[in-house]
Amino acid sequence: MDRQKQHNSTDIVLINPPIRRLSYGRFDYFASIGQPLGIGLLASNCIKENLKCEIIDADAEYLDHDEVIEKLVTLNPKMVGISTMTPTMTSVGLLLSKIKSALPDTIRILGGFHATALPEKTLKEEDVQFIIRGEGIEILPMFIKSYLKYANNNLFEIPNLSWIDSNGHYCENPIKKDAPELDDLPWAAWDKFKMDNYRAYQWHGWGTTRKPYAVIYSSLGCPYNCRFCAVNMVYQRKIRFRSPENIVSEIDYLVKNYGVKTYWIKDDTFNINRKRVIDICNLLIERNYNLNIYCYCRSEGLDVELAKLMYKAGFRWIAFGVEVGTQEMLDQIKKDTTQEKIEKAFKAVHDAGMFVAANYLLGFEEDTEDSCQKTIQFAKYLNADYSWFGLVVPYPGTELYNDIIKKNIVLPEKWENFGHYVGSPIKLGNVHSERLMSLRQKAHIQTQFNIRYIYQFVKTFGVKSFFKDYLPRLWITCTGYKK
Ligand code: B12
Ligand code: SF4
Repeated sequence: MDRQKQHNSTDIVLINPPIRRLSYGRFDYFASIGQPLGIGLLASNCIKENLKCEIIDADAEYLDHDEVIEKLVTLNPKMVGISTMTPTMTSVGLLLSKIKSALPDTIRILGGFHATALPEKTLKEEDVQFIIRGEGIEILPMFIKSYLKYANNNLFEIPNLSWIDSNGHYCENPIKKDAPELDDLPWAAWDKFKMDNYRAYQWHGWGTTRKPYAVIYSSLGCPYNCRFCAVNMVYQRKIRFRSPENIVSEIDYLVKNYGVKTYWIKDDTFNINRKRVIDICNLLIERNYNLNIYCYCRSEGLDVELAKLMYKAGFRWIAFGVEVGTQEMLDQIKKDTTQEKIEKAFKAVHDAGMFVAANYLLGFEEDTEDSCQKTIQFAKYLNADYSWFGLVVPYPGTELYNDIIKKNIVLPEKWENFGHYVGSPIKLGNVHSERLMSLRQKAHIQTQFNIRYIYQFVKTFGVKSFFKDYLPRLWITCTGYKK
């Protein structure tokens, strides 16, 4: 029997690996479960190219590794493709070896940020045959078709591909230069997701609901270059936009077919192009859907006039990466903004009636006890409606990671310890891991569990939300971040 006859008709199964059990620990209830957009777009493009493709979103279905294997054995596909991020690699590695023993003839492919940052290391460490680096939308169907026809004889023709040849040498083809126009791409394969499995972050649903929920995008890439961020490894500081009509028709589709009112527009910086934001808002205002949209913005250019229009269009939560508490630290991490601009943008969002979600980071190499305290003080001063303090992790693909490697700072052996919800933080500078843990707890308690904040919370989100949402969060925060 030849290779293809042994398999069912499914060409590829795309997998979002199981990570929730490992990475969020006691925070699982508060986390959002969003559709993995990368997988959704890869699937729709494979389907457009007449390939038979299925999705297993192990995270959304809360499957463990053996349950994923059971599903895969039933589908018996010719290939599997798994998405990677650094902290998910322990889970991905386990899944790959289980796939290899359950379905030895199925070709195993990885893509996504971790595999793109460290392709050679990943091919050598894991039971995987191919890596598609960078954006996979066009390349994956090209690879599948070529492999099904020519097997290993056409590998050098596939851009972005990395593999180990029969002599054990690492091979990689250059990255394809011209990325596709976003309006030319099909939307994510929504019918492949079980929409009821998805929910917004707990805070995004304060005073309202977390479901039905969808993650969509209106642009890809970011022109900034923050030291700790991996986005530019894939998008090379270029930003590509969908047209306002294209994005709003996808919202029309989701409202009409799935009743989705709660959205995360997951762009890295939604407000880079003011005119486009205005056009999207105007189209949404015409529709009057009563949405609850959350998106990330940069503080530059977010004035009260724009914020009011966004509110009218259904934007409710604007998130900012504030990161640190002094101008000196902002410059060190190359955030390319000022504290004054951040403060003004917060005010504009609040004046327009929207809520602010703010992200902070503790534990850069330059951080000291004093600078961490200043970050907490600045957060208290800014008084966001929701503040999250993460711990700095040097992710492969970032300038920070490259510097840390050069400085020979010891990094964890297991990729799962590159997460920052649970477990011990990575010590990069002066502040000890244990101290970072307690500073983070203190930061959450000081910013959100005090009389002023409680008063503001109850006034804004209501008493019911106080008991349902606020108190459980207080309990988990005070009782620690253990697994
Ligand atoms: C949405 C998002 C999430 C969501 C959902 C992720 C998902 N499964 O889709 C959630 C909230 C769960 C999440 C969590 C985390 N995230 Co995140 N996330 C993002 C974000 C903002 C957008 C991802 C996205 O949808 N992009 C759009 C789609 C179209 O692109 P894509 O998913 O990258 O897929 C494309 C390619 O990567 C590739 N591809 C992806 N998968 C595959 C698979 C195959 C087989 C192939 C061939 C190709 C391929 O092709 C796709 C189409 O072109 C990115 C930043 C960014 N701009 O990309 C960070 C990002 C991916 N996240 C990152 C990180 C670090 C995290 C966390 C560790 C953060 C944390 N708080 O602990 C966790 C990790 C998960 C965990 N629990 O441990 C880093 C990854 C760095 C790294 N080296 O791994 C990024 C780049 C952010 C950053 N600023 O650096 N994240
Ligand atoms: S942190 Fe945000 S602004 Fe900075 S490079 Fe990454 S996506 Fe862009």
